[in-house]
Amino acid sequence: MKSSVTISLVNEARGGPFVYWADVQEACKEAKALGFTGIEIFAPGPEALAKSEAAKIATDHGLKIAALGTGGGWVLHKWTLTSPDEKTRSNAKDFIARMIEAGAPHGAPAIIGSLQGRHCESVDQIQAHAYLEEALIYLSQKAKSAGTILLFEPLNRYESNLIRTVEEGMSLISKVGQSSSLKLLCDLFHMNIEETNIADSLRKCGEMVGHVHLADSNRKPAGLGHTDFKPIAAALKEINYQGFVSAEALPLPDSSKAANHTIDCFNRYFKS
Ligand code: LER
Ligand code: MN
Repeated sequence: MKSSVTISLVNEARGGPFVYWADVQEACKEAKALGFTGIEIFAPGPEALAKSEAAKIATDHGLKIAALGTGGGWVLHKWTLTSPDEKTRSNAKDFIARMIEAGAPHGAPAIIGSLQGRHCESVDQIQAHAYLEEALIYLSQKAKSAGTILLFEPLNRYESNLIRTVEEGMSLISKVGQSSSLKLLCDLFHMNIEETNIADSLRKCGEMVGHVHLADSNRKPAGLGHTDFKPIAAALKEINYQGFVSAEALPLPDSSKAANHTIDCFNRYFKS
């Protein structure tokens, strides 16, 4: 498994679970010194990757871009794939398509997390699932033709009422029918809320696990809560998961210390 740490370029997401903020140069310098392999970028839009020179800075530091978060489309524009408004849905789809294309040359898959949206009075659960499946068929094909994959992230009940468990995520992937280009992002914080047993769920997910978000039970950096990472890491090893374990955690007590806690936990349990 490979280690990664998040950096947010979206100032409006302050207070959110990202370890580093804004300064890509400083984040990469520190991440490299601590022994991380990659950085995951939460960007305001596809053009931000070039504008921030994040890919170049990461490469200069010998770091990979582990993934590209698309939640900025929600934070900044309130776009979702399941909105009652057709234009809003198509903006979300187009935003993700452009993020897929921006990340692909750097080997960075796009993540669909909060852009999945939620069902509501005017879009019932069946309709919301239909919107989501239709968008994922289009977007996973887009990822495939760009030579990359697409990551879909189940979210806990306080952030979505659509796809909350790994099992629901797996069922969505089989309905979409693109299991080679559509994988699940298993976020240990969301799983701590929704799964009965995190390790068992990861084992069931098997080769559908495409990315892992690492945070403790309280979304603090790994080691500052009560999640038992030992059986979780053992399950990931058992399914031969070789992708990124990426720290998406609150920058507490500060970014540097959060990155330090994370790498300690990664080295202790997850390192291959
Ligand atoms: C949101 O809670 C989250 O986990 C992100 O990765 C989704 O954009
Ligand atoms: Mn996450």
